[in-house]
Amino acid sequence: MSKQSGNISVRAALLLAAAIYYFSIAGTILQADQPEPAANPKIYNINYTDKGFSPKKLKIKSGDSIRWTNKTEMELQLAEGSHPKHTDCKYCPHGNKKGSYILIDSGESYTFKFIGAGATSFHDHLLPGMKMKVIVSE
Ligand SMILES: [Cu+2]
Repeated sequence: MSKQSGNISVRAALLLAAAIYYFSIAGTILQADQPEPAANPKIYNINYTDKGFSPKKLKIKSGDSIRWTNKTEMELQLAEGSHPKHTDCKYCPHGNKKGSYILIDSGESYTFKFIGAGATSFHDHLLPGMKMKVIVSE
C-alpha cells in the first residue's frame, strides 16, 4: 500500500466519523424540537340506536377520535357535559354556550378528536337519559 492511498483511507474514515457524529447530533436536536407524536391515533366508532349509545363507555388516548353515527330515524343532538346547560364540557366540540350541541341527522356521522387527558360524558339533548362516558388518557 502506498503512502498516498493510506492517507486517503484515513481521510475517508475521518469524514465518515464526522458525518456519523453530525447526523447523530442533528437527529437528537430534531427529536428534542418536535412534540411527541401520538402513537397510532385511532378512530373509535360509537353507534347511536333506539337503545342508546353503543358502546356506552370508551377508554381512549389523547389524539384519538370518536366517530358517532346516528342509526335512529330521529336527529341526534349530541351534547357534552351536564344537561341542559352543557357549559361544564371539558372538550366542548359544540363550544360551551348554554344549551349548545352537535346536530347529527339520521344516518349521518360526526367525528371529534380528543386532545388531553380527562373524563367526560355525552348525552342526547332530546333524550337526556341516553348517555355515554369517555375516559381519555395521555
Ligand atoms: Cu342536554
